[in-house]
Amino acid sequence: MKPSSSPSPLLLVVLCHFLTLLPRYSSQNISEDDRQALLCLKSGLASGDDSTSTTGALSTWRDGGDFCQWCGVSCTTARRAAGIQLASLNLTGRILPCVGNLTSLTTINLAENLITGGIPPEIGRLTELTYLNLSNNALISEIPATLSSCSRLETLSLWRNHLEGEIPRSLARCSSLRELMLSQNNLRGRIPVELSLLPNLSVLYLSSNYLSGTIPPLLGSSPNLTSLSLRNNTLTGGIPGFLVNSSTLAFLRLASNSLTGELPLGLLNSSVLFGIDLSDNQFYGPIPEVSNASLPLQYLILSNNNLSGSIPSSLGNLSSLSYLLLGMNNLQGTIPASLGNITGLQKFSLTYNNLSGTVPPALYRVSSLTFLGLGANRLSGRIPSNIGLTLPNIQTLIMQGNQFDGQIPASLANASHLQFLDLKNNTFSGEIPHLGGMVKVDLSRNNLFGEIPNFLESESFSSLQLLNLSFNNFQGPVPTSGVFGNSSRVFVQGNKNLCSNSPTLQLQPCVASSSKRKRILYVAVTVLLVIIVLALLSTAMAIIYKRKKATTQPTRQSSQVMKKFSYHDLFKATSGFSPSNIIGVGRFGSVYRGIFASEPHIAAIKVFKLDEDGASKSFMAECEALRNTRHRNLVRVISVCSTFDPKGNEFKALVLEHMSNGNLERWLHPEAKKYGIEGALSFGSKVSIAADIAAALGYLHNQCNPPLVHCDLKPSNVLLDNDMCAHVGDFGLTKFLYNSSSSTSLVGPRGSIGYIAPEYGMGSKMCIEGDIYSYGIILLQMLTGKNPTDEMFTGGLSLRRFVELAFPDSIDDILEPSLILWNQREHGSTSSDNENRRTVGMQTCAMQLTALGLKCSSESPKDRPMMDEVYTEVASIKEAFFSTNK
Ligand SMILES: *[C@@H]1O[C@H](CO)[C@@H](O)[C@H](O)[C@H]1NC(C)=O
Ligand SMILES: *[C@@H]1O[C@H](CO)[C@@H](O)[C@H](O)[C@H]1NC(C)=O
Ligand SMILES: *[C@@H]1O[C@H](CO)[C@@H](O)[C@H](O)[C@H]1NC(C)=O
Ligand SMILES: *[C@@H]1O[C@H](CO)[C@@H](O)[C@H](O)[C@H]1NC(C)=O
Ligand SMILES: *[C@@H]1O[C@H](CO)[C@@H](O)[C@H](O)[C@H]1NC(C)=O
Ligand SMILES: *[C@@H]1O[C@H](CO)[C@@H](O)[C@H](O)[C@H]1NC(C)=O
Ligand SMILES: *[C@@H]1O[C@H](CO)[C@@H](O)[C@H](O)[C@H]1NC(C)=O
Ligand SMILES: *[C@@H]1O[C@H](CO)[C@@H](O)[C@H](O)[C@H]1NC(C)=O
Ligand SMILES: CC(=O)N[C@H]1CO[C@H](CO)[C@@H](O)[C@@H]1O
Repeated sequence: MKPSSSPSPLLLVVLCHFLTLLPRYSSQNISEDDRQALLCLKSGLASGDDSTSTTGALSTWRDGGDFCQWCGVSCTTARRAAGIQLASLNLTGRILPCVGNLTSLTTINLAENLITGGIPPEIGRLTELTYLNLSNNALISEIPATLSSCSRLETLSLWRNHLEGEIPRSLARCSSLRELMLSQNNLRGRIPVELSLLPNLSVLYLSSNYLSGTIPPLLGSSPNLTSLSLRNNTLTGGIPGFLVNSSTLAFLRLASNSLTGELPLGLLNSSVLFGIDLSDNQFYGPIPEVSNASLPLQYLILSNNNLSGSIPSSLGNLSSLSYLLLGMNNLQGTIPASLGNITGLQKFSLTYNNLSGTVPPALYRVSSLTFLGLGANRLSGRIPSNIGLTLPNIQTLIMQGNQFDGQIPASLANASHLQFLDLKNNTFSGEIPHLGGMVKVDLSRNNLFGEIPNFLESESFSSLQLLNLSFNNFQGPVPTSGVFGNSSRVFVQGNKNLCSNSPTLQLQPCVASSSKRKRILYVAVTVLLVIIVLALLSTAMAIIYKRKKATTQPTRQSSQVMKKFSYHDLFKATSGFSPSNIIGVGRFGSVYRGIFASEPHIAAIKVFKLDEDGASKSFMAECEALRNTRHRNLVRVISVCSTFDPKGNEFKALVLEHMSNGNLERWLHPEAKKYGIEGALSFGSKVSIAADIAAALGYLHNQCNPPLVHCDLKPSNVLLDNDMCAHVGDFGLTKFLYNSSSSTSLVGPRGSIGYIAPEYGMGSKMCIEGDIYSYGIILLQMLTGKNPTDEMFTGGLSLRRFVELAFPDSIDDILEPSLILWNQREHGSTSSDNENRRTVGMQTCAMQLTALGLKCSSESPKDRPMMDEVYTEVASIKEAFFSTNK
């Protein structure tokens, strides 16, 4: 058959009819509807003003163009809108009913915006919808019952809005629901019993609403329920058996309701429960026994109920526990020792119960503990003296309101994470031990005595929010600086022998230092001194005795083990601070040589010029640094002396290990050459000194917690002992880096000219890179014999630049000439072969050290190596040098 040139009339009619029908059903025109609906949706979400950033997110949503390319819109292959992803865009406005026209939508995520208004009932037209996330908005209105038409809905998250009314029963018809999250709304009424019928329900969060009535008996019967949270509602009744028997439930949170009854027997024996929180309810009766070992339970929180009886020893079988919180109940009896078997326990609280007896020692060995709350019971006994070492991670220690006695262990100084210490209302005696940077310290209502220690004034206590020392037997003046400057954070009343001139502290006034009263003061101070000397003598003896007993126990340099010196001792040792005994003068004080009749026989005594601005701070910084450090290449502090001189002036001094070879500066100074060749350092000594300094800095930067920055590293602060071993000293500008990654704010002086890192000049903050820079400069100085402050280094030329220009080709021209000469003398030249080998070895080492010095003193802090790398390198250079120069 030939095709006709004109179509038959019938065909035309059919075709035309078809064509008029076609546009309505073609994807193109349905898509056009989607475009219009999307634009409509935008008009609701856009807050009106198109220039605001809120509409910026929807700026691609414009008339014309392909809406499948619009930001946040995804399409089906038929070019229908399938997904809207507009979470966290600060969208305002409301969701308009036109959303119901986007009938191909499967996912909507508008979470974390500022959307107000209601959820339009038209949303029920979206029968393809599987995911609806409107959480974290400001939606009001009820949850539309029409959602029940969304039979494919798997996730419905509406938490944190202002939704009102009841949970629609019809939601039970969304039979595919897996996650239903309606927490943090204003929902009222009962939990619909129908929700128990959702077969695939896995997560049900209804917490923080005003839901009332009982927990529906079948809730938990879904074979897939893993997580249930109903906390913070007003639910009553008991725990339905279904929940306890669930073979899938991992998290059960029913806290903060009015639930009651005894705890179901099987509750703690579930082989799938991972976390149970039933706190803040009215459960009563005993804590159920645990029959099985190796259960997965990690969180057991039963605090604030009316549970009674004793703590079952079988709880020790819950070996996976990290949190065991049983506070605020009526538990009696003793603390079972078996709890010490829970080796991963982090938070453990028994506060506000009726427990008695002593704390089992095993509990103090659970080294993972960060929180230990034993307060408000009837417990007695002593805190083990090594608590700071056995609980190294402890952050909060609450033991108030018991009958604990003995001393507050000095080892708490080692608990570097400790921030909250509450020992009030016990019978602790003795003095306050050194503590690290704390947030709250309450030692009130004990029998503590002695003066209020100065370390509490130091900068590391500036974050202290509460220091309560009231109702003890403390004596002497209340310090005035640091946290004591803020009377709202310090409580000292009820200490008969404390004095203060601050009217807010309500204590007897301290004797004023006005000229009229100076004489009285003099007498008082003398009497006080006699008392102190006597007290010191006896404590010194006690300490010596203790030391002998406990030499194997590692301790930090705390005042507990320090020898104590009075003003008079130091006065005598320095022949009345005679200038002839001065061995060094610094910005904040002078260093004297002191001769003592007994140990240490000879010491360096650093006396602070307290009238100098910053001297007091520097003393504190130094005490704080020395207290927290111990390393063979740091100058050792023998004692700290903080008292008054006979004129009533404050007197602060440090008694330090004496270094017979003085400071490195003296050895590097150009004048050193005047002492003759013997006066200069051998290359070997220089390599050793470089390694010693690197070891000290590596320790401060990487092994101290928090890390320390020396901030004033220079040759005059490097001291040499009898064996020419170097010790870094002078911590007067030291800073603790509480945030180890970055830096502390910078107050006061920044170090010394020539050795300060260039970035400090530009207002940069103190950081460990600054010390590394100073170290680099010292290396270059040792190698070249040139002082960085030498006159020749003016204009653009610095010591570093000078070395850099010569490195590596003309390095010989700049190295200290005496190096080689001295080296030959030192070892005596026997065969020229040997000598060559040595010289070559030395040159290689010198070359490597120069390269390292340059790297450490790089202009940009981020180009400098870290101190532990530096130490590794110097140590290997040293080893190589000494193995070829035996
Ligand atoms: C179908 O869509 C096209 C293109 O957008 C439009 O020109 C046409 O008028 C639409 N037809 C109907 C019946 O809406
Ligand atoms: C939302 O607003 C906050 C506060 O104004 C702003 O910090 C944030 O960058 C905004 N987010 C977006 C995606 O615009
Ligand atoms: C939904 O689309 C229809 C046409 O398909 C239109 O009449 C109606 O106005 C739209 N609804 C909304 C709320 O935009
Ligand atoms: C809802 O969306 C927010 C933002 O994208 C997301 O963080 C959250 O996990 C989502 N909730 C669910 C249940 O998927
Ligand atoms: C429950 O989930 C299973 C597995 O994904 C699925 O096959 C089943 O259809 C779901 N049940 C309902 C009622 O949606
Ligand atoms: C408990 O729920 C109420 C009501 O939603 C809320 O205001 C409150 O902040 C919630 N409390 C806690 C501790 O979550
Ligand atoms: C647990 O503690 C108890 C009592 O301290 C002890 O007898 C037992 O051996 C410990 N170890 C285990 C694994 O239960
Ligand atoms: C001290 O502790 C006891 C025992 O826990 C308690 O009864 C008493 O009220 C507490 N006193 C103060 C002042 O806190
Ligand atoms: C979504 C899901 O995992 N559903 C499961 C719920 O439990 C039943 C019975 O155990 C399973 O068949 C489903 O697959």
